[in-house]
Amino acid sequence: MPQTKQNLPTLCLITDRRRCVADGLIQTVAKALTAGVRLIQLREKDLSGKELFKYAEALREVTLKHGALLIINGRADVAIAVKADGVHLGQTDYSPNDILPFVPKGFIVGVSTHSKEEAIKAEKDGAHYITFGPVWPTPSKAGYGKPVGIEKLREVVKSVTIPVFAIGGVKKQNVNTALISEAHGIAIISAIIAADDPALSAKGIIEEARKTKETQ
Ligand code: 3NM
Repeated sequence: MPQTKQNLPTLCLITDRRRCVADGLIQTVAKALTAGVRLIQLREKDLSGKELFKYAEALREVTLKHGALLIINGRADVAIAVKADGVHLGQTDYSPNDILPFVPKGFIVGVSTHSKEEAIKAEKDGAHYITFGPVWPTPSKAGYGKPVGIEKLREVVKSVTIPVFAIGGVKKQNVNTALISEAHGIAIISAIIAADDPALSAKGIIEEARKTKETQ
């Protein structure tokens, strides 16, 4: 059985090694794991397969130590080779249906979506979860036009049955807004990876998410 809405963690930390402040990527992620993050997406799109594999191996080791899930962006081959928990696919990647027959049992497949149509299609194509965004302006990713906003997030959450992670400009101050829109979770780069103290920042975000979920 794939991970389900009931057991995918609320917070997904997405990597960007070039934006780490005090430490390298592995150390930064290790700090976030110590702070309680339980879902990591390795997203280093400019790396060669060989380089990505090295990061994936190192992150597999550290995520296992903390009982955390590891998802590899864009490379199911690398994900399977390091025994990661899944792959995250963009709109220009192959579809979940294309690889689901070949992945290990329980392997998670996520898809990035930016409209209600893409979200519905991703679910139909077999995705186990989606990210939807950018909900707010993001310092991390150009090229997706204007932020989609919170109303669209609500609409998308109502249109699919799989977990939706709000992405794009998510930080401690708007975690509550994202989660009361019934998004299953939040996916974050800057607010943790580029923070002066990634552990402190992750702790604050996890606490905020916990408070919101408790009152729902
Ligand atoms: N995907 P930050 S927005 C990787 O809309 C990514 O699909 C997006 O980074 C999408 O937390 C985004 O720094 C960047 O805003 C998220």
